[in-house]
Amino acid sequence: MSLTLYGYQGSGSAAIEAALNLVDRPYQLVNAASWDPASSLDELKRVNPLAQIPTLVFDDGTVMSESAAILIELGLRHPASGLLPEDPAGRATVLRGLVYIAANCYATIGVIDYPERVLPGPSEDEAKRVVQRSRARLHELWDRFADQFPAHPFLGGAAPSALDILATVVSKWSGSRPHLRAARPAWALVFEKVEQHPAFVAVFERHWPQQP
Ligand SMILES: N[C@@H](CCC(=O)N[C@@H](CS)C(=O)NCC(=O)O)C(=O)O
Repeated sequence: MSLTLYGYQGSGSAAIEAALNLVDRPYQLVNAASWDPASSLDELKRVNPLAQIPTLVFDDGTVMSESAAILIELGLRHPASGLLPEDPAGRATVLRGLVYIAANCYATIGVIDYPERVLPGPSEDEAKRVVQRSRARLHELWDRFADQFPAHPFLGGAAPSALDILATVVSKWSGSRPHLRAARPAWALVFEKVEQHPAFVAVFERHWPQQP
């Protein structure tokens, strides 16, 4: 039995696919998303009642959701992969950055995608205001991230880490890339390095075939 990854094109499952490619672990991909009832949504709900992707089921049946946690676990299981740097300072930075993105950026994208979850039954104008403010907040969060997590040349150091993968995927949404390219042009080049890395290029091309 191999690993099973629940995911969808253009979603956060791209991060776990990239990591699984880096650690060279084969996996079965199941197309599932809460916004696509024709996908394997019921199956996803059985393993993750929140119906969020990525969700990864290990060979022994252990279910993992939460992108940062999955990436950390893969890094721990595959110490030579560089997902988590070996040196304590580099590892601490990567762990801090992973939780920063999950707690701040990814969570804010959830509000942008589903404003009705924080403001039930919003009028069109109310929903628009929630989305606009959340989007501006997201861009501020990325600015603070860029200022505190230098790329040298990768966020994890000499080689791409779990943090590089998650930052590159989560910055794909809600105008974050154009914002960062304008606000932090030199720093934002790290995304191209990650997307063009041999271990990841096929994953990014499949998930975002035409996007710059
Ligand atoms: N906290 C989760 C968030 C995952 C998440 O929001 N995934 C999105 C797709 S990129 C999703 O499945 N959203 C559907 C929903 O919330 O109903 C993580 O860090 O992995």
